Amino acid sequence: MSESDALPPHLVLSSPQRVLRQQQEFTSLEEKPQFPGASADFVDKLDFIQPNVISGIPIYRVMDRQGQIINPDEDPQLAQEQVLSLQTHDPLPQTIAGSVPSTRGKGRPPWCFPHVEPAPPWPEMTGYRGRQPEPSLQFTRLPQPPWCPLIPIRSPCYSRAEPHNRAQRQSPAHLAGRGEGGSGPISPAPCTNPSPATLPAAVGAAYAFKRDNASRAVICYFGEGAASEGDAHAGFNFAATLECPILFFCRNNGYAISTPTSEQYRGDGIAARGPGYGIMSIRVDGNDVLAVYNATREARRRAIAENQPFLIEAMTYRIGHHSTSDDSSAYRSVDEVNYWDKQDHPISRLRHHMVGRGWWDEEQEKSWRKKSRKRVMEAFEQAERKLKPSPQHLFSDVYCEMPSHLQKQQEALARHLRLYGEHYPLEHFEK
Ligand SMILES: Cc1ncc(C[n+]2csc(CCOP(=O)(O)OP(=O)(O)O)c2C)c(N)n1
Repeated sequence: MSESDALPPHLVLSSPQRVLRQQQEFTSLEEKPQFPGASADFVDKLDFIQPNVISGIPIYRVMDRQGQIINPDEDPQLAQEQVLSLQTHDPLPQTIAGSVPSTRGKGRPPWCFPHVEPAPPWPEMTGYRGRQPEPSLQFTRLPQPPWCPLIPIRSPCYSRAEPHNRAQRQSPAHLAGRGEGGSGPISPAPCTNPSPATLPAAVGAAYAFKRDNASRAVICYFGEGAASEGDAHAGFNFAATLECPILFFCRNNGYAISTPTSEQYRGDGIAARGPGYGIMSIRVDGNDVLAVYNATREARRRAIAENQPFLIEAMTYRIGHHSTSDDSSAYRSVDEVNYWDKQDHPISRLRHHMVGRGWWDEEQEKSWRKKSRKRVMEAFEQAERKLKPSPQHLFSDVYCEMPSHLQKQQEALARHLRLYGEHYPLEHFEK
């Protein structure tokens, strides 16, 4: 094949016949645009495309606010024990989150997120049965996976020494890394604070899975505020062009600290951005655990089968303050918060559903609350009794091996502490 044969016809000017044919095509009413950048028809009327923000992408739900299944075809038919595990693991992070702020100022965690996000779509609840860990990369707020013992959750909050978490250096709630959280099928990647730096990293992990033919997918959680960052754009576009098996899970809870969504974006939320990147997208009711489950399960199945990214925007509401450093009554009304807390809460909705099925009652509720509070309190007490890691760990893991200049600094600190140790709270640290 000559070089000119490989070119689109309108670029080939070598022979008069060809030029003639080309001109005929150009004057034909049937002509099609030839631009490489998009596949589209011509129009002869000036018309700007309007963003469709008045009636947006619809919100998929399975249960109504009373926990009734709306369309029986969409009922995922989970077994009683699966639904119970969804419900009963929720009060745990709720209790942890609720306890942390109330215990501030007593040598307890200095800072934390005082709430958890509703309806965590655990991949093991979405049909994942493999033995390999599955990374789930996310930004800062990790609700507690049901398989995860409390120790790795509470220790980072206290910066305590643990074998899996030798030197927790991050602020509370930034849970440590891969495979260290427990023995279950998910492997959470370390949380980082700069949002959403994990997003393109998650895409890279998904690309590696694809190359390994691993039949695995990555799920990456982030807030609607984080979606405004440049890294979100990079991640979405790479995932689409490199055809990566990844689920982008955006929690749209209406606020990024004090910034309401009206100041965050002017389009139809985050879901509407997906198709612009060529990403299959859906918006779900984030307070409906069954809707989140269905969407996540199907997206996971297709992401792996088809090697393509999926975007799920879970609509919810941030009931708690942004963090213990935030007083949200400075920028939103208590009535607004109360509406969501009392009228549209993921836990009460699932509870209604379970009560309706005869799977849960007042007695079970009371006894579970008591038990989970006891577990959390015991875990807190154990964590409080533990020492913090040795100050020497401040220098390890900066690089895989410690370079000589860091070693010198480490020795200098050791010397300093030998001379002036009484000025430091060394009794709280391992030797
Ligand atoms: C790059 C970067 N800028 C700013 C911050 C400070 N910050 C922490 S959380 C947050 C708001 C995040 O809002 P959103 O993504 O909607 O998540 P939400 O907290 O509502 O779940 C900001 C601005 C940060 N962590 N990283």
